[in-house]
Amino acid sequence: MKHTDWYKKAIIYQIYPRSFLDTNNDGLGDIPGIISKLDYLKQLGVNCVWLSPIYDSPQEDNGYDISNYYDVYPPFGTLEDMKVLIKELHKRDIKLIMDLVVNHTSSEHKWFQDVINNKDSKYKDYYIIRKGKKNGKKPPNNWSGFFGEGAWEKLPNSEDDYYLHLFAKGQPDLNWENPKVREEVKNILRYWLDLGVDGFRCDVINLISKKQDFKSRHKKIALTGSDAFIYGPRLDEYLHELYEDVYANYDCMTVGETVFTTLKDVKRLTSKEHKELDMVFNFDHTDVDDYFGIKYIARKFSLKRFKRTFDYWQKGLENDGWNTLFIENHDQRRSVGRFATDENKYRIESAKSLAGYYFLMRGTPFIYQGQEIGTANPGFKDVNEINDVETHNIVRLINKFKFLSLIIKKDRLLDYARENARSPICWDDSEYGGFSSCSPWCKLNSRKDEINVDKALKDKDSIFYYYQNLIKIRKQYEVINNGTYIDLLPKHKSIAAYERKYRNESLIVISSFSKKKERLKLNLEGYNLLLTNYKNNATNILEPYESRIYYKS
Ligand code: ISL
Ligand code: CA
Repeated sequence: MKHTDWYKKAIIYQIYPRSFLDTNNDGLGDIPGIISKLDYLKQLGVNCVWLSPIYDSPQEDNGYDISNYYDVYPPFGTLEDMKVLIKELHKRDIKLIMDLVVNHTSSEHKWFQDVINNKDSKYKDYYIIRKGKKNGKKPPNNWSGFFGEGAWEKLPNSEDDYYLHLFAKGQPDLNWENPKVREEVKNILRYWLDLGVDGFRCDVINLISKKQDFKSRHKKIALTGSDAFIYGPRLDEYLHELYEDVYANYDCMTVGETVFTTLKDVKRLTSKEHKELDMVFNFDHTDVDDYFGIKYIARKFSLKRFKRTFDYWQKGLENDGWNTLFIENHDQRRSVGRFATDENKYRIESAKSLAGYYFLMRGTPFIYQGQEIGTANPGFKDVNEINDVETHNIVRLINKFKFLSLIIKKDRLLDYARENARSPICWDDSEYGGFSSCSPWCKLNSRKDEINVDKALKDKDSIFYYYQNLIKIRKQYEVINNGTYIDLLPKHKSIAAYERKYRNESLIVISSFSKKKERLKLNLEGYNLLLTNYKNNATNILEPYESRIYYKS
């Protein structure tokens, strides 16, 4: 089968299974819950689902710690359920991409367990294990991981061995230098592709190759050692190998999650000659409100800077690349109340305005579950309400180094915790939001009566239908996939406007991010208004958070 470009026409909805819908009332979402809502996704208009990990896992990092790649975490369901899900999605012309987490496994994976329990384990070289310094009293080097702790942990049952874990302790990094590891990964890929899966979202894929000197690095505020493990020396080779040996034989797509990425890297990874990945996520725009890419260090949001990051990537990949378009995922706080939107009075208007803005750029758009109804953060008041391992590691770090509390404020910790994205979907306003008939694993949104799917579907002016219309527009006008991108108001502090141009077609997107009326100075002669969130006849005045999409051909 040929590997085609269908990803360019994909409109992708991300599902975080734990928090989508619980059908057996254990407080955890499950695969049957997803199956029961496929008509809802069809109604929205998406044509692809990205499923966060459903593999068997001890759930230290909610499934991003996999103990068996060939089976399903029992509380989520069974392999049979997965087969039904694939079949039911395909019946509706919706593709499925799975999360592929292969930078690390869970420490409960049988390979790692064998390393712990068997001195001569043949799996020792599956992981990155090095002798500690000072007879094992100190780790092999000073690298730090992503969750606010050192990247090495003493290997249980050993005298002086340490294993590398760039994430939680229960997530030992795999040793990609070992060809056997790469063969294992290929087998996992083939297994799911043969079951009918259409592709993968490749978790932290730019970390899989590490510089092999394992020397201490210059200390950094965040991520000491990152120059040795981000975009390591053999990354391109590994990705190309997966492409040649697996992806090339299937009509599948890959999207890489790449942390701390540059345009140059992305061009290389997604270039047609290199054959590594189809597209990648970059996080420049979600880092606009922080410093150094550390989301807990608050930086005042600037719409100008936000627009500049989009402009940079739109232009940067104009000729030989393809963007991913997203404003939320399971690691980000909700976009409502962020990026100059308003959580209260103008929640609906501003969610639509932001939607219009990011959705019609060049690239493949993603919608994270709940985003389509303008879900706000659930309203955490205390860190003890949060389960996420990342938050607890940060709290521990702050308790250890008190000065950090001056840099990382409590409000920020609560507002930017990943768990904000993981609060259960509210399907209606019943006691547990229609998510479950018992108390869910994670705090329910305190605004469930106001923000829920049932209400959104009953109101023809809801955010849901705005997304539905945006999707229709994307499918209908070629200029959106093929056109160039021109920022029309790069200097404006509270309005975003851009033009997409292709042959004789022109599409103009205008989004106000202002709580006041704003004067609009653009020539819109000859254009038809395709979509707006206001009934406003004064073309040159924008209402608060007004969104407009114009078209001319
Ligand atoms: O969310 C982050 C910080 O708050 C990011 O640094 C995040 O850890 C990074 O983008 C990697 O994320 C991915 O891999 C992690 C997993 O916990 C995340 O959920 C996943 O998206 C480890 O597998
Ligand atoms: Ca359940």
